Amino acid sequence: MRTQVAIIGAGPAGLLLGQLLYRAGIDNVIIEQRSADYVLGRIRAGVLEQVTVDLLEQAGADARMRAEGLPHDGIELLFGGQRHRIDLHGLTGGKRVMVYGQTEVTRDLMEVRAAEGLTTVYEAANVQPVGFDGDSPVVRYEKDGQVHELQCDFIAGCDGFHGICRASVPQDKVRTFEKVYPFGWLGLLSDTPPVSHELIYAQTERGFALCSQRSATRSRYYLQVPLTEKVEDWSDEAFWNELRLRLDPEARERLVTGPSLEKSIAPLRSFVTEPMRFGRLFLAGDAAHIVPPTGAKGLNLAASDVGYLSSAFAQYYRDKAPEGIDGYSEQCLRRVWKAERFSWWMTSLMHRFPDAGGFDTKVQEAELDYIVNSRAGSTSLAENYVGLPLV
Ligand code: RFL
Ligand code: PHB
Repeated sequence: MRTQVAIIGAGPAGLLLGQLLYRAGIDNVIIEQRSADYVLGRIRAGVLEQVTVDLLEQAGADARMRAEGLPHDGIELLFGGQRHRIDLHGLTGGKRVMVYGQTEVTRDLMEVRAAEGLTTVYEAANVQPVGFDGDSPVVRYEKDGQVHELQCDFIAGCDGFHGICRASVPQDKVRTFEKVYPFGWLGLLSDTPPVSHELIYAQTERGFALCSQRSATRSRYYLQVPLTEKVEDWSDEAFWNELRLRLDPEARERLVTGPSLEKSIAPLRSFVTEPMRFGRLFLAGDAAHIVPPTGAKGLNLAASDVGYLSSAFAQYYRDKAPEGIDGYSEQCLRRVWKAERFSWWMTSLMHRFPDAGGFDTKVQEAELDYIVNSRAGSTSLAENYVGLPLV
């Protein structure tokens, strides 16, 4: 088999890239190690920046998001027992975010890909990117007990944090930067109405909590938990009881509980790989960088990476101009590091750190007080939360 761009990984990065390339007239094949149902079963992000919404439109995968997604004009910060609204819309000259689950984004992209008849190989084993330091890269994989080779011009490594692409690069050619946080997030999804019409980010003595949502009847909640916690040890009842303790009296009163549809623990990590290009291999999304979820940036960075990458390939094939692909890594990393900074800052601001002393706690309280009472402070949070413009 031969294609122009071989994409490894059918998460949001790989699927969106495939669709943007197709629309630019560039042939592509996706190789994914899991089944489509497995990919759709992962409950992850929920907040889309305008940049991501625009890319989904460009990909022709925005119809259901426009109909069912929830545009949000603000978020609430809860600390010291009181909620304070950050007016995202008013502080950013009219920008907002779209609450629409990653599962739905993935499903929409899979559907448009299938409707166009584009090839995705699911349940591929032993996937290997080879020869990307030369002119004829190949993706080798096994399917139904047979070895296959996909010849291509370029390989896009969209295979997430644990993928094979970053791991295949000679270790003396990469630099990595990492910060691991001493806690994780326990998430719960339920068919219950959200506690509030906007997201609530809560900083409390018992730790962080987040009240998010997927629709008017489906909620997503998170609790900061120590890394030693196991999801099996958290009954639904224990989750709801702990969440109640981290809410303000009005929210506690309004909280509707119910059986969980999904419950999982995710560790929090900041991670960046430099560069993001190695010869004819380009990393995008979680394959290249991870952010803690507090800033809602992971999925959005994956989208902006593939936005840049699809434009670079389009320029290469249309104008025979290599400037786009040559500048890809630097262009992405400028945006990535700003999102890393914001995600780290939001995480530091909102969580309880086990080693924090009295001084640290007082500074955290002062910073929250400053953010909500200073227009400059709120504006800085708001412009990062809605997403910085593409450069
Ligand atoms: P994905 O979604 O991980 O997709 C990568 C795909 O590659 C496949 N794959 C391979 N395929 C072939 N060969 C191999 N060797 C392969 N190895 C892996 C995988 O099966 C998968 O289908 O990466 P992508 O596309 O870059 O998308 C990134 C986003 O998924 C990610 O940034 C966000 O979901 C991060 N994230 C969150 N972001 C938010 O903004 N808000 C959140 O609440 C939020 N929660 C989360 C998260 C990430 C989590 N992870 C990574 C465990 C919660 C969790 C649990
Ligand atoms: C979610 O809805 O899953 C979500 C929303 C905002 C975040 C993180 C996760 O910051």
